[in-house]
Amino acid sequence: MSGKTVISMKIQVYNSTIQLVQGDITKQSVDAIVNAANSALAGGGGVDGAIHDAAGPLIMEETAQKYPEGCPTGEAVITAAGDLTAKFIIHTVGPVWGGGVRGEADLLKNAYSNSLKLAVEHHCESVAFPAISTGVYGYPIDLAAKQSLRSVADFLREHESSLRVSFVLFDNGSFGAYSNALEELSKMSTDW
Ligand code: AR6
Repeated sequence: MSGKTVISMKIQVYNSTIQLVQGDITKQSVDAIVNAANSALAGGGGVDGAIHDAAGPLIMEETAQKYPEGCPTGEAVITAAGDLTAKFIIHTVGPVWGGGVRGEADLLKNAYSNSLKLAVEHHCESVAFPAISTGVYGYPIDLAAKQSLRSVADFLREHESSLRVSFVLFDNGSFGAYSNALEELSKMSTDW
């Protein structure tokens, strides 16, 4: 796809906003970019490959040095952002889809909330997330969209955060699924 960024709806959750963007996460002007990594922090394809390519080799050196044990599913770790304009990369590991009976929903929620915790601890004002687990890890996009948006909204509400959160969706299908989920959730919920 082109590097063009398309922004759709934006909602307010207390002092924070959640917005959906269609584009390439490596091109976003935010304090922290979240990477959908694997538990070995070994790099890979998809958004992980794109982020490491754009950020440069120092990031892999930093993860190897600081987190030699890797990062368990649902947890998150933070590094510098190398050549990206962001200040930080937060590496989190979403669940591999196994039919929905292996705690995937909780693990996906944890991946979002642990990433947001690190962003807040590092005084970030803006964070960009990809659609974690929806590529190689096979999480059905409609389920992931609902669970991801709900997880972020819950965190922002519970922590009364002031953050600008964007979901950067790479393709039309993901963008459509997240747009539908956000519309549905904002209708269902009375307080955001
Ligand atoms: N910007 C935004 N989103 C992107 C980009 C980009 N530049 N490139 C791809 N996506 P995936 P996962 C979308 O497979 O399912 C890696 O090998 C992509 O279209 O990257 O969590 C890791 O090392 C999809 O919608 O992540 C792990 O081994 C979404 O990002 C494994 O894949 C997530 O797809 C993690 O799998």
